[in-house]
Amino acid sequence: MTFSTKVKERRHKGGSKMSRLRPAVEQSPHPAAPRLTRSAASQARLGGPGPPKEPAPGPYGKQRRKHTDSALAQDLSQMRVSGQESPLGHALDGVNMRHPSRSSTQNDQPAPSPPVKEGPRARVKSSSRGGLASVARLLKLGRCKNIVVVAGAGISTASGIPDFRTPGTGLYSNLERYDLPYPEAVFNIDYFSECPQAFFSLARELYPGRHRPNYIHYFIRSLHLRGLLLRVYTQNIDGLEKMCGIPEDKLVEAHGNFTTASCHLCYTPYPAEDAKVAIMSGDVPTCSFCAGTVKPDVVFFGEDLPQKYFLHSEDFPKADLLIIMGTSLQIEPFASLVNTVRASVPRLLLNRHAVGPFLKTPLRRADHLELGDLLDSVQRMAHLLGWSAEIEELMRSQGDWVGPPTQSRAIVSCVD
Ligand code: CNA
Repeated sequence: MTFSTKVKERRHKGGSKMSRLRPAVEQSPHPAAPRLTRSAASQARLGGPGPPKEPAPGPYGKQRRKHTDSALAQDLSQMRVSGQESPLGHALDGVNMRHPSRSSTQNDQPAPSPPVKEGPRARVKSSSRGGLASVARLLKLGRCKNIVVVAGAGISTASGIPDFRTPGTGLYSNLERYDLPYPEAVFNIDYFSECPQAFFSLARELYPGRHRPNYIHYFIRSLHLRGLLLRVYTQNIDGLEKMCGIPEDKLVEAHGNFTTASCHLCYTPYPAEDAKVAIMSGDVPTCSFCAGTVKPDVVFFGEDLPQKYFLHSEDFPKADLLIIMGTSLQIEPFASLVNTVRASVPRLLLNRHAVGPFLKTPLRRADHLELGDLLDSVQRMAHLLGWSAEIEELMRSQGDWVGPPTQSRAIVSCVD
Protein backbone atom coordinates (compact mmCIF):
# COMPACT_ATOMS: atom_id res chain seq x y z
CA MET A 1 0.00 0.00 0.00
CA THR A 2 1.39 3.41 -0.93
CA PHE A 3 1.48 6.36 1.38
CA SER A 4 -1.20 8.09 -0.60
CA THR A 5 -3.56 5.12 -0.39
CA LYS A 6 -3.01 4.93 3.34
CA VAL A 7 -3.76 8.56 3.86
CA LYS A 8 -6.81 8.48 1.61
CA GLU A 9 -8.05 5.45 3.44
CA ARG A 10 -7.76 7.24 6.77
CA ARG A 11 -9.55 10.26 5.38
CA HIS A 12 -12.27 8.06 4.04
CA LYS A 13 -12.84 6.35 7.35
CA GLY A 14 -13.47 9.75 8.87
CA GLY A 15 -10.41 8.88 10.93
CA SER A 16 -10.39 10.82 14.11
CA LYS A 17 -7.48 13.04 13.24
CA MET A 18 -8.70 14.05 9.83
CA SER A 19 -11.05 16.58 11.37
CA ARG A 20 -8.25 19.10 11.49
CA LEU A 21 -8.10 19.25 7.73
CA ARG A 22 -11.58 20.63 7.22
CA PRO A 23 -13.81 23.28 8.69
CA ALA A 24 -15.91 22.04 11.59
CA VAL A 25 -19.23 21.98 9.74
CA GLU A 26 -18.19 19.67 6.95
CA GLN A 27 -15.55 17.65 8.62
CA SER A 28 -17.24 14.60 10.02
CA PRO A 29 -19.14 12.12 7.94
CA HIS A 30 -20.25 10.56 11.25
CA PRO A 31 -21.31 13.46 13.42
CA ALA A 32 -22.84 11.22 16.04
CA ALA A 33 -19.63 9.33 16.79
CA PRO A 34 -18.26 10.23 20.21
CA ARG A 35 -15.04 12.18 19.83
CA LEU A 36 -13.29 14.03 22.54
CA THR A 37 -10.72 16.68 22.00
CA ARG A 38 -8.41 18.36 24.40
CA SER A 39 -9.33 21.85 25.52
CA ALA A 40 -8.38 24.25 28.27
CA ALA A 41 -11.18 24.11 30.76
CA SER A 42 -13.08 27.27 31.15
CA GLN A 43 -16.19 25.90 32.65
CA ALA A 44 -16.99 27.20 36.05
CA ARG A 45 -16.52 24.07 37.97
CA LEU A 46 -18.52 25.31 40.87
CA GLY A 47 -21.49 25.26 38.55
CA GLY A 48 -20.12 22.58 36.29
CA PRO A 49 -21.12 19.01 35.86
CA GLY A 50 -22.20 17.50 39.08
CA PRO A 51 -21.41 14.02 40.21
CA PRO A 52 -23.43 11.25 38.66
CA LYS A 53 -26.45 10.23 40.66
CA GLU A 54 -26.27 7.05 42.63
CA PRO A 55 -27.59 4.12 40.66
CA ALA A 56 -31.16 3.05 41.06
CA PRO A 57 -31.60 -0.10 43.09
CA GLY A 58 -30.66 -3.15 41.14
CA PRO A 59 -27.47 -4.70 39.91
CA TYR A 60 -24.69 -2.21 39.55
CA GLY A 61 -23.63 -2.31 35.95
CA LYS A 62 -25.02 -1.59 32.55
CA GLN A 63 -27.62 0.98 33.41
CA ARG A 64 -25.28 2.83 35.71
CA ARG A 65 -22.51 2.91 33.15
CA LYS A 66 -24.81 4.07 30.43
CA HIS A 67 -26.05 6.90 32.59
CA THR A 68 -22.57 7.99 33.55
CA ASP A 69 -21.40 7.87 29.98
CA SER A 70 -24.18 9.84 28.46
CA ALA A 71 -24.09 12.37 31.26
CA LEU A 72 -20.39 12.81 30.71
CA ALA A 73 -20.74 13.08 26.95
CA GLN A 74 -23.37 15.74 27.39
CA ASP A 75 -21.32 17.66 29.89
CA LEU A 76 -18.28 17.51 27.69
CA SER A 77 -20.11 18.71 24.65
CA GLN A 78 -20.93 21.88 26.54
CA MET A 79 -17.38 22.64 27.48
CA ARG A 80 -15.53 24.89 25.21
CA VAL A 81 -13.16 27.75 25.20
CA SER A 82 -13.65 29.40 21.86
CA GLY A 83 -13.43 33.13 22.40
CA GLN A 84 -11.69 32.78 25.73
CA GLU A 85 -9.14 35.49 26.06
CA SER A 86 -5.62 34.54 26.92
CA PRO A 87 -3.76 36.57 29.50
CA LEU A 88 -2.07 38.51 26.72
CA GLY A 89 -5.33 39.32 25.01
CA HIS A 90 -5.19 36.73 22.23
CA ALA A 91 -8.42 34.94 21.65
CA LEU A 92 -7.60 31.27 21.88
CA ASP A 93 -7.98 29.87 18.45
CA GLY A 94 -11.61 29.02 17.94
CA VAL A 95 -11.05 26.32 15.35
CA ASN A 96 -8.59 24.40 17.39
CA MET A 97 -10.05 24.85 20.80
CA ARG A 98 -13.66 24.11 20.13
CA HIS A 99 -15.28 20.74 19.90
CA PRO A 100 -14.55 19.81 16.30
CA SER A 101 -17.78 18.04 15.54
CA ARG A 102 -19.93 21.02 16.44
CA SER A 103 -21.12 23.70 14.10
CA SER A 104 -19.89 27.23 14.44
CA THR A 105 -23.33 28.32 15.62
CA GLN A 106 -23.21 25.85 18.45
CA ASN A 107 -19.75 26.94 19.23
CA ASP A 108 -20.68 30.56 19.50
CA GLN A 109 -22.89 30.08 22.49
CA PRO A 110 -23.21 30.13 25.36
CA ALA A 111 -20.40 32.45 26.33
CA PRO A 112 -17.62 30.59 28.09
CA SER A 113 -17.08 31.13 31.77
CA PRO A 114 -13.69 32.36 32.88
CA PRO A 115 -11.19 29.69 33.87
CA VAL A 116 -11.44 28.60 37.44
CA LYS A 117 -8.35 29.50 39.37
CA GLU A 118 -6.88 27.26 41.96
CA GLY A 119 -8.50 27.70 45.33
CA PRO A 120 -7.45 30.25 47.84
CA ARG A 121 -4.79 28.54 49.84
CA ALA A 122 -6.64 28.66 53.13
CA ARG A 123 -10.13 27.93 51.94
CA VAL A 124 -10.11 24.24 52.70
CA LYS A 125 -8.12 22.74 55.50
CA SER A 126 -6.74 19.35 54.72
CA SER A 127 -7.01 18.27 58.32
CA SER A 128 -10.73 18.98 58.36
CA ARG A 129 -11.35 15.97 56.14
CA GLY A 130 -8.95 13.50 57.63
CA GLY A 131 -6.96 13.38 54.40
CA LEU A 132 -4.32 10.74 54.19
CA ALA A 133 -5.03 8.91 57.41
CA SER A 134 -8.68 8.18 56.54
CA VAL A 135 -7.84 6.86 53.12
CA ALA A 136 -4.89 4.85 54.41
CA ARG A 137 -7.28 3.27 56.91
CA LEU A 138 -9.66 2.27 54.11
CA LEU A 139 -6.78 0.73 52.21
CA LYS A 140 -5.61 -1.19 55.24
CA LEU A 141 -9.13 -2.50 55.79
CA GLY A 142 -9.07 -3.85 52.24
CA ARG A 143 -11.96 -1.63 51.11
CA CYS A 144 -10.17 -0.33 48.01
CA LYS A 145 -9.26 -2.83 45.34
CA ASN A 146 -10.07 -0.91 42.18
CA ILE A 147 -8.12 2.27 42.54
CA VAL A 148 -8.06 4.81 39.76
CA VAL A 149 -5.28 7.40 39.83
CA VAL A 150 -5.67 10.69 37.98
CA ALA A 151 -2.33 12.45 37.61
CA GLY A 152 -0.91 15.69 36.31
CA ALA A 153 2.32 17.57 35.94
CA GLY A 154 2.69 17.94 39.74
CA ILE A 155 3.74 14.30 40.06
CA SER A 156 6.80 15.00 37.94
CA THR A 157 8.05 18.22 39.51
CA ALA A 158 10.03 16.10 41.97
CA SER A 159 11.78 14.66 38.90
CA GLY A 160 12.84 18.14 37.90
CA ILE A 161 10.18 18.76 35.24
CA PRO A 162 8.34 22.05 35.77
CA ASP A 163 4.56 21.94 35.70
CA PHE A 164 2.48 24.53 33.86
CA ARG A 165 0.85 26.67 36.45
CA THR A 166 3.00 26.86 39.56
CA PRO A 167 3.88 30.55 39.87
CA GLY A 168 7.58 31.18 39.38
CA THR A 169 8.69 27.71 38.39
CA GLY A 170 5.86 26.62 36.07
CA LEU A 171 6.34 26.73 32.31
CA TYR A 172 3.69 29.45 32.04
CA SER A 173 5.86 31.74 34.15
CA ASN A 174 8.82 31.17 31.89
CA LEU A 175 7.36 31.89 28.52
CA GLU A 176 10.32 33.86 27.26
CA ARG A 177 12.28 30.62 27.08
CA TYR A 178 9.81 29.31 24.54
CA ASP A 179 9.07 32.56 22.75
CA LEU A 180 5.32 32.11 23.10
CA PRO A 181 2.71 34.85 22.59
CA TYR A 182 0.44 33.25 25.23
CA PRO A 183 0.91 30.09 27.31
CA GLU A 184 -1.54 27.74 25.62
CA ALA A 185 0.03 28.48 22.25
CA VAL A 186 2.59 25.79 23.00
CA PHE A 187 -0.13 23.19 22.39
CA ASN A 188 -2.01 25.08 19.68
CA ILE A 189 -1.78 23.29 16.35
CA ASP A 190 -2.08 26.43 14.22
CA TYR A 191 0.65 28.12 16.18
CA PHE A 192 2.74 24.99 15.82
CA SER A 193 2.20 25.10 12.06
CA GLU A 194 3.74 28.56 11.97
CA CYS A 195 6.30 28.26 14.75
CA PRO A 196 7.15 24.66 15.54
CA GLN A 197 10.27 25.65 17.46
CA ALA A 198 8.27 26.79 20.49
CA PHE A 199 6.87 23.31 21.06
CA PHE A 200 10.17 21.74 20.07
CA SER A 201 11.96 23.70 22.81
CA LEU A 202 9.54 22.25 25.33
CA ALA A 203 9.86 18.83 23.71
CA ARG A 204 13.63 18.93 24.15
CA GLU A 205 13.05 19.24 27.89
CA LEU A 206 10.40 16.57 28.10
CA TYR A 207 11.77 13.90 25.77
CA PRO A 208 12.11 10.68 27.75
CA GLY A 209 15.69 10.10 28.78
CA ARG A 210 16.48 13.34 30.57
CA HIS A 211 14.45 12.66 33.71
CA ARG A 212 13.85 9.77 36.04
CA PRO A 213 10.67 8.70 37.81
CA ASN A 214 10.39 9.69 41.47
CA TYR A 215 8.86 8.29 44.64
CA ILE A 216 5.34 9.27 43.54
CA HIS A 217 5.56 7.22 40.35
CA TYR A 218 6.84 4.27 42.35
CA PHE A 219 4.01 4.64 44.86
CA ILE A 220 1.58 4.23 41.96
CA ARG A 221 3.53 1.23 40.77
CA SER A 222 3.33 -0.30 44.19
CA LEU A 223 -0.48 0.03 44.08
CA HIS A 224 -0.23 -2.04 40.92
CA LEU A 225 2.13 -4.60 42.44
CA ARG A 226 -0.42 -5.13 45.22
CA GLY A 227 -3.16 -5.72 42.65
CA LEU A 228 -5.02 -2.58 43.74
CA LEU A 229 -4.58 -0.40 40.68
CA LEU A 230 -7.38 -0.39 38.15
CA ARG A 231 -5.75 2.28 35.96
CA VAL A 232 -3.65 5.45 35.98
CA TYR A 233 -4.96 8.28 33.84
CA THR A 234 -2.15 10.74 33.33
CA GLN A 235 -2.02 14.04 31.49
CA ASN A 236 1.74 13.88 31.52
CA ILE A 237 3.69 13.38 28.36
CA ASP A 238 7.03 12.69 30.02
CA GLY A 239 6.69 8.91 29.98
CA LEU A 240 7.81 8.56 33.61
CA GLU A 241 4.91 6.29 34.59
CA LYS A 242 6.03 3.79 31.96
CA MET A 243 9.67 4.23 32.88
CA CYS A 244 9.06 3.29 36.51
CA GLY A 245 7.48 0.02 35.42
CA ILE A 246 3.74 0.64 35.38
CA PRO A 247 2.60 -1.69 32.59
CA GLU A 248 1.00 -0.34 29.42
CA ASP A 249 -2.34 -1.95 30.15
CA LYS A 250 -2.61 -0.07 33.45
CA LEU A 251 -1.75 3.27 31.92
CA VAL A 252 -3.71 5.80 29.90
CA GLU A 253 -1.54 8.64 28.65
CA ALA A 254 -4.47 10.87 27.82
CA HIS A 255 -2.41 13.62 26.20
CA GLY A 256 -0.22 11.30 24.19
CA ASN A 257 3.51 10.77 24.38
CA PHE A 258 6.77 10.87 22.45
CA THR A 259 6.79 7.19 21.54
CA THR A 260 5.42 7.80 18.06
CA ALA A 261 5.46 10.76 15.69
CA SER A 262 3.51 11.82 12.64
CA CYS A 263 2.91 14.68 10.24
CA HIS A 264 0.68 17.31 11.82
CA LEU A 265 -1.07 17.85 8.48
CA CYS A 266 -1.58 14.46 6.84
CA TYR A 267 -0.84 12.22 9.84
CA THR A 268 1.56 10.03 7.94
CA PRO A 269 3.62 8.23 10.58
CA TYR A 270 7.25 9.25 10.87
CA PRO A 271 9.98 7.28 12.65
CA ALA A 272 9.91 8.58 16.22
CA GLU A 273 13.66 8.21 16.67
CA ASP A 274 14.38 10.27 13.53
CA ALA A 275 11.98 12.95 14.75
CA LYS A 276 13.76 13.01 18.08
CA VAL A 277 17.19 13.34 16.50
CA ALA A 278 15.98 16.25 14.34
CA ILE A 279 14.21 18.04 17.19
CA MET A 280 17.09 17.58 19.61
CA SER A 281 19.49 19.09 17.13
CA GLY A 282 17.24 22.08 16.44
CA ASP A 283 16.02 20.88 13.04
CA VAL A 284 12.43 20.59 11.89
CA PRO A 285 11.47 17.07 10.83
CA THR A 286 9.29 17.14 7.73
CA CYS A 287 6.89 14.67 6.26
CA SER A 288 8.16 12.74 3.26
CA PHE A 289 4.63 12.65 1.88
CA CYS A 290 3.37 16.26 2.12
CA ALA A 291 6.34 18.16 3.55
CA GLY A 292 4.30 19.19 6.61
CA THR A 293 6.05 19.49 9.94
CA VAL A 294 6.26 16.29 11.91
CA LYS A 295 5.55 16.29 15.62
CA PRO A 296 5.61 13.68 18.34
CA ASP A 297 2.12 12.31 18.98
CA VAL A 298 1.43 14.61 21.89
CA VAL A 299 -2.19 15.74 21.89
CA PHE A 300 -2.67 19.42 21.05
CA PHE A 301 -5.77 21.50 21.71
CA GLY A 302 -8.50 20.47 19.32
CA GLU A 303 -6.89 17.10 18.61
CA ASP A 304 -8.51 13.84 19.53
CA LEU A 305 -7.51 12.03 22.64
CA PRO A 306 -6.15 8.52 22.13
CA GLN A 307 -8.63 5.70 21.83
CA LYS A 308 -7.43 4.22 25.10
CA TYR A 309 -8.83 7.25 26.91
CA PHE A 310 -12.30 5.81 26.38
CA LEU A 311 -11.52 3.07 28.89
CA HIS A 312 -12.69 5.68 31.38
CA SER A 313 -16.31 4.76 30.68
CA GLU A 314 -15.69 1.34 32.18
CA ASP A 315 -13.09 2.25 34.77
CA PHE A 316 -14.57 5.19 36.62
CA PRO A 317 -17.91 3.56 37.43
CA LYS A 318 -15.95 0.55 38.73
CA ALA A 319 -13.55 2.55 40.89
CA ASP A 320 -13.72 2.18 44.66
CA LEU A 321 -11.10 4.88 45.33
CA LEU A 322 -9.99 7.81 43.20
CA ILE A 323 -6.64 9.41 43.91
CA ILE A 324 -6.08 12.74 42.18
CA MET A 325 -2.49 13.95 42.23
CA GLY A 326 -0.66 17.03 41.07
CA THR A 327 -3.12 18.50 38.63
CA SER A 328 -4.90 21.83 38.40
CA LEU A 329 -7.82 20.08 36.63
CA GLN A 330 -7.91 22.85 34.04
CA ILE A 331 -7.76 20.81 30.86
CA GLU A 332 -10.89 19.23 29.46
CA PRO A 333 -12.19 16.66 28.88
CA PHE A 334 -9.73 15.07 31.30
CA ALA A 335 -10.68 17.29 34.24
CA SER A 336 -14.30 16.18 34.26
CA LEU A 337 -13.39 12.54 34.68
CA VAL A 338 -13.09 13.05 38.42
CA ASN A 339 -16.83 13.71 38.55
CA THR A 340 -17.71 10.35 37.05
CA VAL A 341 -17.07 8.07 39.98
CA ARG A 342 -20.06 7.17 42.11
CA ALA A 343 -20.84 9.79 44.74
CA SER A 344 -20.11 7.33 47.54
CA VAL A 345 -16.61 6.58 46.25
CA PRO A 346 -13.82 8.23 48.23
CA ARG A 347 -11.81 10.77 46.29
CA LEU A 348 -8.46 11.83 47.67
CA LEU A 349 -6.85 15.00 46.33
CA LEU A 350 -3.11 15.26 46.86
CA ASN A 351 -2.06 18.67 45.64
CA ARG A 352 -0.61 21.93 46.75
CA HIS A 353 -3.99 23.63 46.48
CA ALA A 354 -7.63 22.65 46.26
CA VAL A 355 -8.74 22.30 42.65
CA GLY A 356 -11.79 21.32 40.61
CA PRO A 357 -14.65 19.90 42.65
CA PHE A 358 -12.56 20.23 45.81
CA LEU A 359 -13.17 23.98 45.67
CA LYS A 360 -16.80 23.36 46.45
CA THR A 361 -18.09 23.79 49.93
CA PRO A 362 -19.30 21.67 51.43
CA LEU A 363 -17.23 18.88 49.97
CA ARG A 364 -18.76 15.59 49.02
CA ARG A 365 -18.90 13.37 52.10
CA ALA A 366 -16.42 10.94 50.63
CA ASP A 367 -13.91 13.62 49.58
CA HIS A 368 -10.55 13.87 51.29
CA LEU A 369 -7.78 16.37 50.80
CA GLU A 370 -4.18 16.45 51.71
CA LEU A 371 -2.78 19.78 50.68
CA GLY A 372 0.93 20.45 50.59
CA ASP A 373 3.97 19.11 48.84
CA LEU A 374 3.00 15.99 46.91
CA LEU A 375 6.20 14.09 47.48
CA ASP A 376 5.89 14.67 51.18
CA SER A 377 2.23 13.57 51.22
CA VAL A 378 2.91 10.44 49.22
CA GLN A 379 5.84 9.48 51.41
CA ARG A 380 3.68 9.91 54.50
CA MET A 381 0.94 7.84 52.89
CA ALA A 382 3.43 5.08 52.12
CA HIS A 383 4.65 5.25 55.69
CA LEU A 384 1.11 5.00 57.09
CA LEU A 385 0.56 1.95 54.91
CA GLY A 386 3.88 0.38 55.83
CA TRP A 387 5.01 0.40 52.19
CA SER A 388 8.05 2.68 52.49
CA ALA A 389 10.71 -0.02 52.53
CA GLU A 390 9.25 -1.76 49.53
CA ILE A 391 9.03 1.43 47.51
CA GLU A 392 12.60 2.34 48.37
CA GLU A 393 13.70 -1.12 47.32
CA LEU A 394 11.85 -0.81 44.04
CA MET A 395 13.52 2.53 43.42
CA ARG A 396 16.93 1.15 44.32
CA SER A 397 16.46 -1.76 41.94
CA GLN A 398 15.98 0.73 39.09
CA GLY A 399 18.67 3.11 40.26
CA ASP A 400 16.16 5.80 41.20
CA TRP A 401 16.57 5.93 44.98
CA VAL A 402 18.12 9.26 45.85
CA GLY A 403 18.81 8.71 49.50
CA PRO A 404 17.27 9.05 52.90
CA PRO A 405 16.78 12.81 53.48
CA THR A 406 13.24 13.00 52.07
CA GLN A 407 12.32 9.71 53.71
CA SER A 408 13.29 10.82 57.21
CA ARG A 409 11.49 14.11 56.69
CA ALA A 410 8.39 12.17 55.68
CA ILE A 411 8.48 9.97 58.74
CA VAL A 412 9.04 12.87 61.07
CA SER A 413 6.09 14.79 59.66
CA CYS A 414 4.01 11.64 59.83
CA VAL A 415 4.78 11.11 63.49
CA ASP A 416 3.98 14.75 64.11
P1 CNA B 1 -0.72 22.22 35.87
O1 CNA B 1 -1.86 23.00 35.37
O2 CNA B 1 0.61 22.86 35.83
O3 CNA B 1 -1.06 21.84 37.38
C1 CNA B 1 -0.13 21.19 38.21
C2 CNA B 1 -0.74 21.11 39.59
O4 CNA B 1 0.15 20.39 40.41
C3 CNA B 1 -0.94 22.47 40.23
O5 CNA B 1 -2.18 22.47 40.90
C4 CNA B 1 0.22 22.58 41.23
O6 CNA B 1 -0.12 23.34 42.36
C5 CNA B 1 0.40 21.13 41.58
N1 CNA B 1 1.77 20.83 41.98
C6 CNA B 1 2.90 21.02 41.27
N2 CNA B 1 3.98 20.61 41.96
C7 CNA B 1 3.49 20.14 43.14
C8 CNA B 1 4.11 19.59 44.28
N3 CNA B 1 5.41 19.40 44.36
N4 CNA B 1 3.31 19.24 45.32
C9 CNA B 1 1.97 19.43 45.26
N5 CNA B 1 1.34 19.93 44.21
C10 CNA B 1 2.09 20.29 43.15
O7 CNA B 1 -0.61 20.82 35.15
P2 CNA B 1 -1.77 19.79 34.79
O8 CNA B 1 -1.16 18.47 34.76
O9 CNA B 1 -2.99 19.99 35.58
O10 CNA B 1 -2.12 20.28 33.32
C11 CNA B 1 -2.19 19.39 32.30
C12 CNA B 1 -1.21 19.70 31.20
C13 CNA B 1 0.16 19.99 31.68
C14 CNA B 1 -1.07 18.48 30.39
O11 CNA B 1 -1.65 18.68 29.16
C15 CNA B 1 0.39 18.17 30.24
O12 CNA B 1 0.72 17.77 28.96
C16 CNA B 1 1.09 19.40 30.64
N6 CNA B 1 2.41 19.24 31.22
C17 CNA B 1 2.97 18.01 31.38
C18 CNA B 1 4.22 17.90 31.95
C19 CNA B 1 4.82 16.54 32.11
O13 CNA B 1 4.56 15.66 31.30
N7 CNA B 1 5.61 16.33 33.17
C20 CNA B 1 4.90 19.04 32.39
C21 CNA B 1 4.29 20.28 32.20
C22 CNA B 1 3.04 20.37 31.62
